[in-house]
Amino acid sequence: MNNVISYQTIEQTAVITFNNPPVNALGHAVRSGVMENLKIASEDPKIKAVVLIGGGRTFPAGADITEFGGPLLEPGLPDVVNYIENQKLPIIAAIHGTALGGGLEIALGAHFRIALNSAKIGLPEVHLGLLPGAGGTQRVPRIAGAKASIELMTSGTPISAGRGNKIDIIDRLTDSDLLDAAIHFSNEIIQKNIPIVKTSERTEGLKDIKGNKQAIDDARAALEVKAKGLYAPFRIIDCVEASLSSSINEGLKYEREAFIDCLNTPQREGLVHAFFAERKSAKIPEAGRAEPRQLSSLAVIGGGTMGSGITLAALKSGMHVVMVEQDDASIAKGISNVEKVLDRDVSKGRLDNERKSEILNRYRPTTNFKDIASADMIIEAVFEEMDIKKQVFQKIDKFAKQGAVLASNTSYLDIDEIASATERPQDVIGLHFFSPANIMKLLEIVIPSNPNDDVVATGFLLAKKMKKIPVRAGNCHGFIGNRILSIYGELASYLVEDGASPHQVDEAVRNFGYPMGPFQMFDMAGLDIGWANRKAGKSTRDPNRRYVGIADRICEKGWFGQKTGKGFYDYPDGIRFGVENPDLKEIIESERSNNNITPKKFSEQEIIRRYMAAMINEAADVVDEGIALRPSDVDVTLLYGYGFPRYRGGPLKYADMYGLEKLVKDIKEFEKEDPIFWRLSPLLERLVRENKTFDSLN
Ligand code: 3H9
Repeated sequence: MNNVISYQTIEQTAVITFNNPPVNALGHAVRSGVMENLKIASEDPKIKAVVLIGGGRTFPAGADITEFGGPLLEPGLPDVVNYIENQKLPIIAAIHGTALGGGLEIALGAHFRIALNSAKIGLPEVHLGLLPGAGGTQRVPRIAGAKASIELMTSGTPISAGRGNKIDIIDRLTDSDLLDAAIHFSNEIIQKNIPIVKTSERTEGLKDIKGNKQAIDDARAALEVKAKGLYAPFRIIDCVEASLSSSINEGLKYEREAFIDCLNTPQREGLVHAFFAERKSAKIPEAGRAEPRQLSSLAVIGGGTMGSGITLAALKSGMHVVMVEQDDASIAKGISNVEKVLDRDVSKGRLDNERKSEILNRYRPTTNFKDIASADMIIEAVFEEMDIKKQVFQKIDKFAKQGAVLASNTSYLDIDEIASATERPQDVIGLHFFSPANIMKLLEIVIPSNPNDDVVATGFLLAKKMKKIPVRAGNCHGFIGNRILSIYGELASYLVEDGASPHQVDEAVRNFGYPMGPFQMFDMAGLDIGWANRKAGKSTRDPNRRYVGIADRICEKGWFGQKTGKGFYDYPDGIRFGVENPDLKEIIESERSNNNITPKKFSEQEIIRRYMAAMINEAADVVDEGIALRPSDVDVTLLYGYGFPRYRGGPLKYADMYGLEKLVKDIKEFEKEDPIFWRLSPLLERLVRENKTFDSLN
């Protein structure tokens, strides 16, 4: 008997409980344990039914993801589900928490399903580059038809137990004690002799032949747009289609082959890496040394785009927020920024008026700086300029209570210098929010040279409250994300001066999987920001380093991208995606000729080879210098803040999959053209020498 499954009898029912915290993942020991215990129940003449239930916080949340990529251990999950379904005793799945993936498939193998109203069910395998591989693609359509099944499996989004009941996956809902309700259900089945119905023999979902076919066609067309480049969603449709016309055994065989195909893709590897990377990034050394400080109220200095975004994120997480602006007109703007978003949420049905008033009751806009005195944390979100930030920090230092955490929202600036404006630099951290701060998930938490551990831990607590993905970043210009961006942005400008067009670079990057290319992104962010940065850094720039002036020439014309209607692209009538800027060619050609550059042709593959090499080389330095705690933190940063395609796992996972030796060879080849820009990262060199991967450092 193993200890991840427990067995007890209640009246005539055997209760088999999953005890594999935290989420009862269906690892090998759990799978064998379920089968062993079912056998015990089936051999006991006193037992007339079996309840499967999760211990702790949930019914199983799926297969054990850590096993993917390793050897397939028998019994596999499909065997377990079939074994459950073929039992002679009625099997009842009693669901609470989240029955996901293989967990829901176990429940579908059972003959009856009862769930707490608060439970959620779902088939999220697609987020891991997989499909439901333990019968889900065959059993759900037999109950719920093609449309609802495809929606559940291709979105991967869990649904409420109530919705599950509507589409006939859940038989009974309860708000009582789940085990009591399940035993009650079991007794009813025993007493009334309710016959067992195997899910695989149900047919109600198959009846609407025309509707099911239409659903398959519609889904394929929609995925061509929504899931371009992805593999698993299309295989899910194939499996659902197979379920409509095949016997259950043929269908299960088809599903198994498709599942193994998905399992073997690099997309699965990238997505599983991303799953664990984003959970790991919240694990920091400081958390083991100190508890976070109290954090229920915030003061935000500044009501502009960033300040109001941060305010909204904090209000929605249940905190009290004082927003400070310097005068009446500015605070009025801040209030309007906050209210506009809440009103939009109400109009879209995401928020009701009652919740809106509750949120606004915790919001206190003011022009009196002294009002920050009660806040547990103060976040400065003023203009990104060192002198201004230092002045604001002096003021914060004067009015903030002792013990408050003082934070600066900055994307590039030296957090030690900002902290030095106060008498309590060890209470200061940097918080790099991404715009819009109420939506974007990433939060870089920037650590100055000598912070209090509990200050760092409080930064991470803020992220948790706001449901953001935190990444611990060391202090350097641009931290993790913007530092790496500035390098591959520079590389993109080299590509253009050397012969590619911005459109060609953007297209290559989009085809790699990004939602937009670098020049589209610069236009969207505003070209004036980079221009100001370049001007500020002029005095410290290495005069021997190659400098491409194209973006400066564009800015000199007053073209700052989308906001001025012109940049690398043209935006007539405020369109979102730009069209070619006819005046750009002349600027680029004149820069090429000033620098004696004869334009070359670049293939898409070559563009990506250089783009990725520049990104990875800088990312390797970021890890080597301790700016990022681990390679996977760089991946998380680029995935959540910069649009790196999730199915590739992040730049350093991509590097491992591309092959570090090949990458080093690429960089050495480029180094011959420009030894200043292309300086091989010592970490890359070391990893290759020691035959290791970035993943070995995670
Ligand atoms: C599948 O089922 C395939 C089958 O169809 C076919 C097979 C043949 N395995 O997220 P949390 C860990 S594919 C292993 O922080 P929450 C997680 O890493 C699977 N570990 O908690 C973390 O570890 P740590 C389909 C898992 O409350 C800890 O548990 N299922 C698994 O915010 C807590 O997790 C899914 O894709 C797992 N399956 O959210 C569901 N799940 O503490 C994936 C979690 O060391 N899981 N861990 O960092 C989730 O979506 C969320 O974890 C869940 C809880 C919503 C359940």
